[in-house]
Amino acid sequence: MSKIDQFDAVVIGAGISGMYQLHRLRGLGLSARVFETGDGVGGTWYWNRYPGARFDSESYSYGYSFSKEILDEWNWTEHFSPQPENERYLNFVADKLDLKKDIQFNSKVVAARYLDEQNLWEVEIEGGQRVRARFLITAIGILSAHQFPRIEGMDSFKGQSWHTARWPKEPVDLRGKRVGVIGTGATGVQVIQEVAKIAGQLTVFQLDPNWCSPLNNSAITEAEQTEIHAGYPAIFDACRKSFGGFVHDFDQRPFFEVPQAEREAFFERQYQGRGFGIWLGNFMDTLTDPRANAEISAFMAGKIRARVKDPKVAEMLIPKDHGFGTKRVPMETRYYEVYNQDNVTLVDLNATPIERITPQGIKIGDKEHALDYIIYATGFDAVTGAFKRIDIQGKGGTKLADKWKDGPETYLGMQVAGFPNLFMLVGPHNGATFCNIPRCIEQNVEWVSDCIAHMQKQDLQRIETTETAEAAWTNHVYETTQGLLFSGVRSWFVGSNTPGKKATFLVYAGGRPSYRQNCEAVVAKGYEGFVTSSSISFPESTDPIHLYR
Ligand code: NA7
Repeated sequence: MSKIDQFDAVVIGAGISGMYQLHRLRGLGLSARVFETGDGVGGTWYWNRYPGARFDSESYSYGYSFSKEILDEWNWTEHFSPQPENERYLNFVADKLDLKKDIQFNSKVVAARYLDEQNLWEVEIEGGQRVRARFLITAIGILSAHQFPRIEGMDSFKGQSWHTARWPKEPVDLRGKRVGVIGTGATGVQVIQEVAKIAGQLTVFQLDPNWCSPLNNSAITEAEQTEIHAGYPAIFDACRKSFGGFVHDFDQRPFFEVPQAEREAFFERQYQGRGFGIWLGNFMDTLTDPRANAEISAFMAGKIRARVKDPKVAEMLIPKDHGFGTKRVPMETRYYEVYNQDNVTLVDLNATPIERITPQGIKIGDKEHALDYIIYATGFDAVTGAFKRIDIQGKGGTKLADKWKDGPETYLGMQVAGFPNLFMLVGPHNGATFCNIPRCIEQNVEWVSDCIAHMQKQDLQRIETTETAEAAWTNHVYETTQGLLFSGVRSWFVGSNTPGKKATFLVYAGGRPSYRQNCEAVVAKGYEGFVTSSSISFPESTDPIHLYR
């Protein structure tokens, strides 16, 4: 007879969303268990510990906003905080809220099956452990399923190699070594500019370049610290109202009604300013009007040409396949200057692709680049990838992976028809997918928690969205992409960075305020688009119930 623990809720993932969800479930008096693959909290900030990893959001706009105590007690040291500090922060929060006692670490969820008759989810952990819960809440992130390229000979390499999302905890000494980095997305850029400082020889293997923009980071002074603490309500209010949940928001002035000299001066100010200002604080038209986009792209190309000494290398670093801002803009600190260093070489894989990885390094055409280390900064099977890696089965054994084979279908990016009592935090087509993520995570968690509280109050045991509501939401998501230049560009936003994945829009491009209003309207109309039922008994105890069979 095997014992199966039962909880009111099981949460998958102990990152920013899973941690806050656990806290809120406890607040409702519910029993909950979080399962986490890693041996610590932090999610993205636990796994991505590669050199140079840091926020691209202003630190003070990124932390949790729900607790004044947490805000008061934590001081960020830099405007864009580095990974070790971010991981420390999330541990500080976990300890402060005493979360770890309900988190089972080193526990990878491999399957979750809805049991129709019992109205319970049975969750299976790698190794065979099983638990059951009334509610299953996924908090698995949109960029957590890391992916390696498919290159012949990868296993034959005699040096060491890692994906950036699985960087070892033990220190790695790259000083004086021959290092190769594959990939020049937001991650590659962070790692390249850091490794270039210490490597003997750094070779960057680039497919398509990205438009990178200065982060303009600095330490937070004492005076700024005081200002930040006093300004938290205003900071979070600005994030609440802005399109992407950032302190930056689009300039709605019609681009061509602003004189060109004024536009140029505006670009220059944004380029010298902090963070995503040049992208998400720019004229909205730069992301919708090809002529406006061409102008900002030309401005950015000029910056690259001015910063990179060798004109041939500069041209290799200027994107030709997409305009500025139509893919995620990597934030940089002296990234372009790296290519002026004698110890750095840029290899254009579009000109000559990698032939194979050899025991000694990377072979391209006639040349073998000898390497001690290979760093794969090759990205993620974004948004739906982490779902695919769990065998999730809803009513009648329907597999989520099958249902989503042509692209995700969800309601509000939070529920799926045929999968009762399953809530997705930051699911596909959820407003949190294109957002300063903790800002939208808090909204997601609070919405789900309020929904469960509503069910408790009404003595409801099951909630499930309808196919009609799901189809309408999916349609709405696609409508929000109309006229946006990035809908036609190859990137993880549309899943086209993953071989074999059907290209469909994975994120919600309607903006944070619109997403929140949609969620609020659903509640105001009595959870419109959901069907609830009270026919199945709810666990009475708030303590875990042990079922035997
Ligand atoms: P990205 O943005 O998906 O970047 C991955 C990079 O890896 C990108 O430059 C790719 O080139 C490159 N890549 C992928 N496959 C290959 C192969 N086979 N050969 C060579 N190069 C390859 O991932 P990141 O981790 O940088 O960033 C993901 C998000 O994390 C980011 O948007 C932030 O929100 C945080 P390509 O673009 O396909 O030409």
